[in-house]
Amino acid sequence: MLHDKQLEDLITAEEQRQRDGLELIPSENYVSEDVLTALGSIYTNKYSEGYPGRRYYGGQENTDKVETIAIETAKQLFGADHANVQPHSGAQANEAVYYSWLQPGDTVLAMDLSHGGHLTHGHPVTVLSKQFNFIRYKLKDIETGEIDFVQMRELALKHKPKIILAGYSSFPRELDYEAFAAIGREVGAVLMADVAHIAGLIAAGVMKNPFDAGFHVMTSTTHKTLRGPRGGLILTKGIVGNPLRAVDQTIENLPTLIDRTVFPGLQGGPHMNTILAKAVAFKEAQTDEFKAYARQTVSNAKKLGEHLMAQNAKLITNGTDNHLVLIDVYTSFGIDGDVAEKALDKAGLTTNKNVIPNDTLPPFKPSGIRIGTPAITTRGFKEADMEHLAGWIITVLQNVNNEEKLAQIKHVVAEYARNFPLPTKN
Ligand code: DSN
Repeated sequence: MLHDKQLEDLITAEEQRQRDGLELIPSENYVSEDVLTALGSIYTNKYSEGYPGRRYYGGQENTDKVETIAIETAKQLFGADHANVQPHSGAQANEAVYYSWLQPGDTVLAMDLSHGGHLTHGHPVTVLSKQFNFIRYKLKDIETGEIDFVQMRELALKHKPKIILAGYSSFPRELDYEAFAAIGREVGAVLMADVAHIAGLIAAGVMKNPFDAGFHVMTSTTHKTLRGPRGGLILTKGIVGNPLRAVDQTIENLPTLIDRTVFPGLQGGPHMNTILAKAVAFKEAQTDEFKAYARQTVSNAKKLGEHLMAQNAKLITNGTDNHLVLIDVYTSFGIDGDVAEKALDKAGLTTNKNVIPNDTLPPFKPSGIRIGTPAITTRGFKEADMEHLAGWIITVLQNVNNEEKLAQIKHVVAEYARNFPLPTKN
């Protein structure tokens, strides 16, 4: 309990919002009590610049053990040769890979943002796009979500990218990593997968692991389907060297090149309370319970998609293979994503507006709404609950200006949510 009443009240208000509403943003989740305890632990007091056994500050007898456990557990989860658990975020994890391997002006081939890619995959509004030359590939068929690998190969042969990046933040399908790898091998590019959204599903064996197709590096956040604290993670294949010593610029040396870029290249002191919480979450992800959770997350998303489509919602790619669905609310209901998001908020259903492939509307009022099942699955939602959820979503989208109806649904949602407690005490 905080001494400052104003701030304590804001914690209480947020607890109530999270408890009474349903978090449907695909990049959000509820952490366990253990993860929350680790985050709030006294490890927040400690500076640990450097890496285990090679620090620039004293007093590291405990932090070294914590970070080593986090590294070793992450390696086991994803079949990596090395893990860097220090990035403060997924964006910084991506930046670290770029700065480890690229010179200014070098080319990266990545997915277009409107087709599912992420800002840090080179969107023109980012500073990264001023440093490096990002070329974007797109979907061939929006109805199936098939990537245009013919176009990608042509782009790769023409632009000779030094990195080919697979990964997304709003794409509902499995990726053909073998097809990426074949093109990458042909042009000698580093193969990088940004698995931020699906890391938990990969760790649980529910979705494909890019390393199995020969990828060299994976970046991720730790708080989405992986259900840990907010933070970043970089997993690599290759030779693990001493991060204090410079190494040759080879693909085999990526683990060391990346360590040196994260610290001291981009970041200062790692957040040891977060690394402790990452270690807790990685250990949780090794359990059978977590594997069942990951399976249920995907099952719920598929079922939600079926119910939405049965009520005339147009889904991008007509379904999902993962934890999210993307509704084209403009085509389905004649409203933009911003109107939809605000109406759903009023009904206690938290989502986010999102661009869709070849969107004709602007990013702040795009055509889509992105909905995910990671958080509600943590609360215990099953396939049978998806029918209710789809019904509320459709009713809201058909009644965005009916304040009375939205308030009614908010009440029903809060009553329903009471049966699904959060994993943390509140
Ligand atoms: N903000 C995250 C998401 O919602 O997908 C990605 O950075």
